[in-house]
Amino acid sequence: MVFRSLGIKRPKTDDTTAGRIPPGQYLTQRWPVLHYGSIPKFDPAAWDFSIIGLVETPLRFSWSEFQELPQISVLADMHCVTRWSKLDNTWEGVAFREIMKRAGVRPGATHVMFHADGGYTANIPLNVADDDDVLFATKHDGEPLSPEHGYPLRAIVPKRYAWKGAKWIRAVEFMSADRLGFWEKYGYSNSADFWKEERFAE
Ligand SMILES: Nc1nc2c(c(=O)[nH]1)N[C@H]1C(S)=C(S)[C@@H](COP(=O)(O)O)O[C@H]1N2
Ligand SMILES: [Mo]
Repeated sequence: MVFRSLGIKRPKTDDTTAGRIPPGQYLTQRWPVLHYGSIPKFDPAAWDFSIIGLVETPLRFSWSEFQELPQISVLADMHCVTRWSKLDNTWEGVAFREIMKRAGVRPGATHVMFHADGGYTANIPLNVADDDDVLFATKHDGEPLSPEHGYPLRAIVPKRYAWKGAKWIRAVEFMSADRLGFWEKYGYSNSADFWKEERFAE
């Protein structure tokens, strides 16, 4: 049986890894911290999360408003382009589709840009973001994210290398064309499918 990302519940005691380690990856039990730049300070009074671009209703959530949104839980493996893979992460937060539904995506939107505090960006096609395992996570394995792992909020795109999941996310932009994000501009793959080992741009 192959478990990849997804809302499938699997007991923690089942340590089957067969078929779950993409090419060129190794397993880690610890959780490395990886990002460019410094960890932004979180001020709950000033924090907001904005949905902008090609939407019917641009949205802006305060931290307390965001926490009122319906929550989902996703069990997913995490694969970093620097070759570590961390399996069985339980993420809790708000589904990308929940945000899509509330904002109303306008026809013509084809791509999404995640914008993080500090200027980090990551782009994905809308049809990759529009999946039941893509979410904005506030918790990992039952605990609030720690500051270095993206507190208060990070994007999770389980079917892509982890750089597509912006930590400290502050805005989601729906776009009418593709634009490159932070690592994509530096020569990383735009599509970032770890099963195809799409690490770098051709
Ligand atoms: N804002 C921001 N998000 C980011 C990054 C970053 O540099 N800045 N790095 C990405 C990369 S390359 C990886 S592998 C994951 C690492 O998440 P972790 O530090 O929680 O393991 O965060 C991603 N999200
Ligand atoms: Mo990464």
